[in-house]
Amino acid sequence: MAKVLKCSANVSRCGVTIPPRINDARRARGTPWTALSVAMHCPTAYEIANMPAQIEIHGFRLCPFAWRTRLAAREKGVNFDWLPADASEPDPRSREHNPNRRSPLLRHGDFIIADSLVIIQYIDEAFEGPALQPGDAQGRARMRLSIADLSSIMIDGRKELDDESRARAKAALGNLDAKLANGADWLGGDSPTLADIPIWPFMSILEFRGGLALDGLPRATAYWERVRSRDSYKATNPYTG
Ligand SMILES: N[C@@H](CCC(=O)N[C@@H](CS)C(=O)NCC(=O)O)C(=O)O
Repeated sequence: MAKVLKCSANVSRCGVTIPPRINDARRARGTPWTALSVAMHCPTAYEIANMPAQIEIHGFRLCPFAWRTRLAAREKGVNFDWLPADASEPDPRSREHNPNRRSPLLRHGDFIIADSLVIIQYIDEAFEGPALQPGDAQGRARMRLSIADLSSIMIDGRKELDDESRARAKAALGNLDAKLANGADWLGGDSPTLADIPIWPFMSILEFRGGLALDGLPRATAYWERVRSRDSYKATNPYTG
């Protein structure tokens, strides 16, 4: 039988915040942590599945801006309830907490904000987990510039691509390829940051609309493969989920 150790940690090594309820339940059982769980500092799959949501994310099912916020929450290890206002049978909280049908809208306790970029920064700053922004002011400034620089990738997924949006997206993908010339896997370095996450839903829409022009862009091609195999991307993809 695994040796039982005591541990008061409430953040797993994989970045998931373990609510006190779960630590308390373990203590009440008299078997707070096994040697393995201490070594891994990770909650079990059962515990993760049963963690209460820390935030609500509201929006429309296919909204790329709402998708950004779910990606950030997932990368951060924040448990969330996704409450699409346009579901066939919306959760009652949808009408109650998002009466104006904003997409996205974040609710954390009594705190409510809209706008995807503000929300993803809030998620990074308000919760424990892997840092999604550089620790220094200059790094964060560079990150915000990069987000603005790549914003021409934002196309309207509800429409067919016209020549102008194709050209804008192509320029943004060329720009992405150039930014990866330093050999890093992600725009922010070794792991995805808020410089990366905002563009993923739009790359996905471009792919769906036949406008993801990656020919001659080897670094952006490899980048897109990394995105597509990322857990956060697969778990939150509204086109496949
Ligand atoms: N700048 C906003 C844009 C959000 C946005 O345009 N959301 C769309 C849905 S994807 C929306 O709510 N449009 C108004 C509507 O459909 O009523 C953000 O980043 O969150």
